[in-house]
Amino acid sequence: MSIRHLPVSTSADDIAAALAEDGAAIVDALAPASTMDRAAAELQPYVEATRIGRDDFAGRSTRRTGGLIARSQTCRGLVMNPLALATAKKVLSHGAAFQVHLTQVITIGPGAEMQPIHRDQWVFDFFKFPKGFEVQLNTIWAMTDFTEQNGATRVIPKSHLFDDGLKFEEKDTEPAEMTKGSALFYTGSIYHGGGANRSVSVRCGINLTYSLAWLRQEENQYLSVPLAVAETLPVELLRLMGYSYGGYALGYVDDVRDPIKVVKPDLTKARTTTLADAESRFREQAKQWRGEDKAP
Ligand SMILES: O=C(O)CCC(=O)C(=O)O
Ligand SMILES: [Fe+2]
Repeated sequence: MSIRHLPVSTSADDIAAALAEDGAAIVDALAPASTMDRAAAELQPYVEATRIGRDDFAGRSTRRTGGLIARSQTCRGLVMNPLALATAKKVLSHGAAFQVHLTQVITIGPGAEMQPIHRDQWVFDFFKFPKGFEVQLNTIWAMTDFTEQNGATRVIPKSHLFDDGLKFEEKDTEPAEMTKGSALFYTGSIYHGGGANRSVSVRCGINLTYSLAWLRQEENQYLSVPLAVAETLPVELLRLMGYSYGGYALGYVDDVRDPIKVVKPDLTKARTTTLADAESRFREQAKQWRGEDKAP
């Protein structure tokens, strides 16, 4: 079966329902192509300076460039995308909170082989989480078009309910083909991997993932984003990065202080923008983008 494509007007509840069924779905045109071009321009010097991967999993023709919250204003917006956050909230609703797990541009160069098919949640020391108990909601945003030829992410729809520890080949998978600005949403339990790049150009995706806040983050946000930068960031983003409790008393600072008050000592009361407010503002914006996209 092929991967479901959903329009940007889809509600977070419906995206979460598609993920519960298939483990993966593409939200088309989640951001305008121009936003992805802006992110690419901000990140270009860092991507160029990134070394290629050192093993088959990291990819010997693939660059992984992180620290995106520190390095790209545009990526801060993508991390906070209301539809992605509302979907993460729904998919991870059995936890007290969720957090940023990693931020990474994945640049797959021409000639790259397919990444071994895996579950992202294997990073947690291969712990066998119960079937249906999701610990991660992942997104990969197309910064270039994703095609079968250039290394679109390979996915096995519905494999989130398969047994653990299975091995797969390319023929068992489907390419997540999508246009620049679209995003593949997938759970930590879905079997997938970066595609082989049989084209002459690079395939770039921005991988932004979220996990239950009681798990260790894959990318260390406290060191990837210097404190001097963190101090300038909005409270909602800081909380997502882990400057918050991941459960009762989980993540406190010294004398049981809330980490957000350590980064923002002047903070008296956190601004309260509800997710629902943010999501409805996003929908208004998305309508405008679609109009703009049609303009000559
Ligand atoms: O680059 C991709 O399309 C997916 C990469 C991936 O699955 C990973 O690095 O865990
Ligand atoms: Fe992965």
